[in-house]
Amino acid sequence: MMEANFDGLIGPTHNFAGLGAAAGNTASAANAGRSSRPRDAALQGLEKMRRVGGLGLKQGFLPPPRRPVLDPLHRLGFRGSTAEVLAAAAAESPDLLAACWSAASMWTANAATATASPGGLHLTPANLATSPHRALEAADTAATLARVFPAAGGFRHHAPLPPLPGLGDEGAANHTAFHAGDPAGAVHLFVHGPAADPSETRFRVRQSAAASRAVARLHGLPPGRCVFAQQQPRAIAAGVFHHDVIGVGHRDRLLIHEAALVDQAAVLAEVQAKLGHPLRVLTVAEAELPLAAAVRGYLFNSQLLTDPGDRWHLIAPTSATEDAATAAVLARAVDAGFLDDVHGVDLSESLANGGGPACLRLRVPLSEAQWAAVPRGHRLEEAADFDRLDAWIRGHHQAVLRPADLARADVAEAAWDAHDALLALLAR
Ligand code: SUG
Repeated sequence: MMEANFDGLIGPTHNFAGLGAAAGNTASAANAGRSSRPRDAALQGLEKMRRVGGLGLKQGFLPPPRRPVLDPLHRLGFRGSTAEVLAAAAAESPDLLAACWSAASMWTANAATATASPGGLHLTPANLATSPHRALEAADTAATLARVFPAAGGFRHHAPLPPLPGLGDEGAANHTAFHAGDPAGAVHLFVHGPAADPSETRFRVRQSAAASRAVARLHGLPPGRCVFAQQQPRAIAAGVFHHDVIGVGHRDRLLIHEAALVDQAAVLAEVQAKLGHPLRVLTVAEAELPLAAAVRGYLFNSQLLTDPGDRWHLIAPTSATEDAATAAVLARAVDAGFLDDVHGVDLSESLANGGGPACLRLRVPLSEAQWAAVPRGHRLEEAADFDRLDAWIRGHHQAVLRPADLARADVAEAAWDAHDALLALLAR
């Protein structure tokens, strides 16, 4: 059994509407209203997939859903031609319109929680109930996952949790499986926000404890293999809206900031005890890298990977590798033998919406047979597989998307054409 990465292919509607701001995403808040560069965004994402595939790791992708989606607008009484519906929504309900155009499905760490167990590979799509634009993804994501991971391949699909207050689920961004080689015997760390919205966090709680426990229950994970931990409110207040913004683990290693979790030492001791194997933790102190700098550079949202030769790699955003304090942390990690190689990747467009390397991928532990059960079009195995996505992006993504474009029917139609072309490509 190994781990495959499924990245979100970045769609042509990538934009900066600031929709993540209310849910604690400081980058989304800072860049709200800017014009975006969908072509660059998608090519940057694809380049990262190539880098990971180039390490000899299994790399797949999940296609973006069809956007803009007009059904929510129709259901709210906006009627007429596409141009009329878009214009009326732009005038009356711009946030709702932006939600319908959102390309946020690219951050597939929020698509689902995936866990391996002896009975199969369980997947629960995240309900993303905290943010309206992300909640619109859940139904599309469930359908995509059912297609990409066919039941006949031993994939067990659960429905997203009901999108009720107190049951917000943001998927794998708050889940880490630790193991000493076999993901089916992993210890699962589930991280959630505070029980209520305490005023000191200022932001909505995205992952609830009840949701994490429900996913563990649905996936049949034994309590003896699960650890539940709470995020530090001050980390959330500093912009750590998901745990994967402040810690990344893989196999039996963890890179984490000291201010990530409540009772962090006890939580990690529990992980280690349940693992029955030493957990190698590289803790970064506030004095070394303050929370604000960690959020600004997004170091902890890197991908921690092992290649087939067991070398340890970190795929880190250049916003982190080019920062002096972070570079010092990375040098320490290499000196200590925690990492063998650090790869800087430019993901500036995704990062401006709060999504780094780790946000853009869903880790799926699977066997060779399960990998082979994934439809061929979603597996990026040869240079030609990457090249045809490259051609699709260059053929369909605009260089620049301005906020006013979200009211334009011709731009909507071009995005739908792009989606149809991708489906045709996948069907070949
Ligand atoms: O949910 N950004 C996403 C970023 C998600 C990052 N994922 C992880 N950390 N795993 C979010 O806040 C911004 C969209 C906008 O502003 O239009 C946004 O949704």
